[in-house]
Formats: sequence, C-alpha cells, structure tokens
Amino acid sequence: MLDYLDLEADLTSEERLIRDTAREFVEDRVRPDVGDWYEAGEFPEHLIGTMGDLDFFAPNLEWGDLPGIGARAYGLLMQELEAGDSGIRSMASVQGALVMYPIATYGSDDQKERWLPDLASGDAVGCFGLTEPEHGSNPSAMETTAAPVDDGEGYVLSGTKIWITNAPIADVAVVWAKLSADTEHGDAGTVRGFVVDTARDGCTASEQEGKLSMRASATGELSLSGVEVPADAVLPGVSGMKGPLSCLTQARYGIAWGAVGATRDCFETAREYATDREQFGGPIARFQLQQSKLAEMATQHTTARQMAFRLAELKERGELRPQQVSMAKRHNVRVARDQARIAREMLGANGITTDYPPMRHAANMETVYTYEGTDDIHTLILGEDLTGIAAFE
Ligand code: TGC
Ligand code: FAD
Repeated sequence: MLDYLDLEADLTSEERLIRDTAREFVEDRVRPDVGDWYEAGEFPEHLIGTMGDLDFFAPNLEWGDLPGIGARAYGLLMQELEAGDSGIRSMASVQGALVMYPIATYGSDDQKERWLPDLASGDAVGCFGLTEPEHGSNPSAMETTAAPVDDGEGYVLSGTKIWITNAPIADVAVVWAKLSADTEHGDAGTVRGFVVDTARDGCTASEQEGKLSMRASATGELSLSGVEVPADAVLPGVSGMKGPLSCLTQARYGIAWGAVGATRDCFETAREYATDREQFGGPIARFQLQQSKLAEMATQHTTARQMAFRLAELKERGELRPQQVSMAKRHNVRVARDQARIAREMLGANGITTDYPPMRHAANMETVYTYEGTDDIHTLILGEDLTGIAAFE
C-alpha cells in the first residue's frame, strides 16, 4: 500500500494491529459486496455487530471498557474504513464521534451507562440531528424547539432534522434544540442537546430517497412531533452551539483521515489497472501521460496524509485547534474528490462501473465535500482564523 514517505515506519505495534484489523475487515467483509450495496442503495446492517466486536465504535474514548486508543490509531481506523467506502466510515464516525462522544463528554452517568455499552457493541445504533430543512450551514438558526412541561419535569421536542446519517436504523438520537422558555437548563433560545430514544411517541424516521452519492449509507429525515422526554434527557455538561460544534470537530478529524484512505484506494486501483491494461502493444502504465497522473495522485495522497499524521500529533498533545481540523478536512477531501476522478478516467469505460471503486469514491466525495461543513464553510472558518474577520454573513 502506498506509504511514500514511510510514515507507517513509526507506528506502534498497537497502531499496526488496529490498521491491519480494519484493513482485513474491509478486504474480507466490505470489498467483495460493496458495489452491490451501492447499486441497491443499502447500508450493510449485518456488519454492525462485527464492527462493534472489532472495537470500531469510539475506541478512542476513555470510559468503561472502551479501549481509549490514541488519536493516530483512531485516524488509521478511519483511513482503512473509508478505503472500503465512505458509507462504512460514516456509520462508524457518526456512532463514535457524534453520538458516543457527546454522551461520554457531556452526558450524565445514567446516560453513559444506558447507552455507551450498547453503542460500543453495536447492539444500538445512534444518529446526530443538527441539520434542518432551512438551516444547513448555519445550524445556530435552528427551529427545533424544546418546550418545558410539568414545571421542568420534562420537555416536548418539536421540529425536523434532515439528511441524518443512520436515522433510519437508529435506536437513539442526539438531537439539538432551542429551549422555548427560560428553564433550569438555560434561557429561552439556548441550544441544548437531548438524548432521545427513537422509540418514543412522535419520533419517526424516513429514508432519504434519490441519493446519487453515499448510497451504501442509511440517510434519513428525523421528525419530532411533540416528542415528550424527561428532563434527564438533556445532556447536562454543555450548553449553546459549542455542544454540537465540538462534536463536529471530532467527526471532521476522522474525515480528514478517511479521505486519505479513499485517495489511496483510488491510487492503488489505478496503478494496478495501468500496469495490467494493454493498449497499443503494451501496458498503458508505460505512457508518460499515465505516469504523470499516478505521480500526481501519489504526491497528493502523501501531502494529505502528512497533514493527517500531524493532526494526530497535535490531538494527542491536546493542542489541536478546530481551525486546523477545518484545514485538513477541506484539503484532504479536495484531494480525494479530485484524485478519484483522475483514477476513474485512467480506468476508461471500466471506470464508470461498480466493479471498480473510483467512481463510487468520486460520487461519495460529493457528500463528504458537503457534510460536516461544506468546503465553502471551511474556507470561511480559515478566512476568519487568518484575518480575524468573519465573513459568514
Ligand atoms: P460560533 O459563534 O463561531 O461558536 C459558538 C461556540 O462554539 C465554539 N466553536 C467550536 N467548538 C469546537 N469545535 C468547533 N469546530 C467550534 N466552532 C465553534 C466557539 O468557540 C463558541 O464557543 P463559546 O464557548 O464562545 O460559546 O458558532 P456559529 O454558530 O457562528 O457557527 C459558525 C459556523 C458556520 C462555523 C458553524 O455553524 C459551522 O461549522 N457550520 C457548518 C455546519 C455543519 O458542519 N454541519 C454538520 C452537520 S452534522 C453532519 O454533517 C454529519 S455527517 C457525518 C457523517 O455521516 O460522517
Ligand atoms: P446550504 O447550507 O444550503 O448550502 C448550499 C450552498 O451554499 C453550499 O455550496 C454552501 O457551501 C453555500 N453556502 C452556505 N453558506 C455560505 C456562506 N456563508 N458563504 C458562502 N457560501 C455559503 N447533518 C446532520 O446534522 N447529521 C448527519 O448525520 C448528516 N449526515 C449527512 C449525510 C449526507 C449523505 C449528507 C449529504 C448530508 C448530511 N448532513 C447531516 C447534512 C450536512 O451537514 C449539510 O448538508 C451541510 O451542512 C450543508 O447544509 P445544506 O445542505 O443545507 O447546504
């Protein structure tokens, strides 16, 4: 596998084990069938238990029996899963970074004990509801409300969350909503997180139809029609937009690594194809035009990967800033998006089929470029960081 600057030479034995376990899972359990799942528009739910058994869900968190692996090992896991398909990485990163992370970081002991073991094992699936029909890039304008009832005994949640990964298969949702009146949890208008059992009356999910990207992933709308939850459904440890945005930083970190895996898979596929495929009396890899594409792909992969490795160092030291994660998410997804198209082109007609991964990765990257903050939003986050002037409005 491409590792042009020998970055993996420094991996610990634990990191190698995690990388190899995930790589083997992808080779044995994902790669043979992912084209069919993609065509059918299905997420392979039968893999969730195995993914839990292999500690793919939030192994970086420190709680109970969770392994508490380092940031680099976690990044390598995301890299390998996305080399298989973005939908597989997405399921794991939503479960880990967007559901288990807020419960572990901001949740009560009861919330942790109720949900973390089941989410870790894959016995339960979680989703994260932030985006709404009228509020995507600007979630702080969300309209979903949490209205207090019975003198603060509980809340009624009302609103619609859309484009929610895992929603159609979720047992629990971390839902972000604005308090509609002053309560012990904050003044009216304050954003709070709620841990919602999706079996509650009024909570329904429907599948998003017509996706031409991220097809091997369950995406849906989460409708909250007067869902009554007890007061202890509130995540006690965080208030305001910092809650959801801090979760996004965790997931964006995983995406920065995952995109490197997709790029590598495109490179390896193109290299193998170019050395096998013969035209004009020999392998197409002997043409300078094809070598130029491979050289560029390998270089782009290497620069993106270096950025991911550096993020891991900073994260392990506790020095990583969200803006640095934005830079890596933006850059590494751009690389994957561009290079997947080049790989597809190198495979000629075969490149447009599900028999080979590049077109699937290219299509997936349209989602990855858009979710967790669009490329434009990360550009503006960097712009603000570099100039001190916010240009969102
Ligand atoms: P702003 O006023 O800038 O900040 C509010 C508070 O939050 C803090 N903060 C962050 N903390 C951690 N990580 C970050 N990335 C943070 N960004 C901001 C900030 O310090 C402040 O804290 P405090 O203590 O002062 O209150 O927030 P804003 O509301 O103006 O937001 C600005 C903006 C546009 C950057 C933000 O809204 C944004 O990132 N928008 C993009 C929306 C987005 O990414 N949505 C993703 C939805 S989830 C998803 O796509 C899942 S797909 C997953 C999958 O399938 O893999
Ligand atoms: P909009 O915000 O309407 O943006 C439209 C265009 O305008 C974009 O090009 C954008 O970059 C641009 N734009 C917006 N604001 C500005 C600005 N200030 N300056 C310049 N340009 C701007 N959300 C969740 O909450 N949970 C999930 O699990 C989840 N999973 C997803 C899975 C999939 C498959 C997809 C496609 C999306 C998912 N999302 C999820 C939603 C995702 O986070 C949003 O789609 C994303 O934040 C963008 O919001 P939007 O689609 O409403 O686009």
